[in-house]
Amino acid sequence: METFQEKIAIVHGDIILQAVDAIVNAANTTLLGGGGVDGAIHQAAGPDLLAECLTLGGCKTGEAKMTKGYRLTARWVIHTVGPVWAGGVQGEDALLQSCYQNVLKLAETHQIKSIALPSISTGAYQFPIERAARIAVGAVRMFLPMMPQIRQVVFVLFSQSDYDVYKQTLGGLQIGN
Ligand code: AR6
Repeated sequence: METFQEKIAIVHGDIILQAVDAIVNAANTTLLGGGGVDGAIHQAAGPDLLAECLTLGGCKTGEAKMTKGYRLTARWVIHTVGPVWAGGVQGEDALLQSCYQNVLKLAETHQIKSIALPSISTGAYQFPIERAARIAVGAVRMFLPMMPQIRQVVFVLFSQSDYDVYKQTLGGLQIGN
């Protein structure tokens, strides 16, 4: 794990394995599971997660809802729905920023101290990775100072190339980060 500033870190790995209070799911509006990180979370959490998701009535793009983590190491899962990339002309940037903002708000409200985030929308939803990384990092940097309960935010990148993009975005121009 590499730490940037005090509270923000990045890891190249699997979000399921993170020892944090809450992991974030890049879900779809049904909240009833899918592929990618969503599929991995449902598989690891077990069927009780789907049962709870069935009671939530879905989730709008840019918003977030919380469930228990069931068989996961993390006690909580915060489900958010990123925008499907449509060329950048349908408000995708603002919607993606709103995902991160709403996830952090929910975590702060529930006194969650540590949270792991995947790269929302950059898989099946095809949001360009560099642009998504700037929005993700920018949103966390902007909103975290207003969230005193949250002590650690970990960006978890599944591929080496995504990790490199986030690392560069977090490090800015600092050589050696
Ligand atoms: N840990 C961390 N990151 C992961 C993991 C994992 N175990 N598995 C995949 N990723 P995606 P989206 C990365 O497609 O683009 C689902 O079917 C992956 O490499 O999971 O928001 C939902 O149900 C990528 O960088 O989410 C929706 O229908 C990132 O997670 C749709 O996909 C996000 O990729 C959401 O698409």
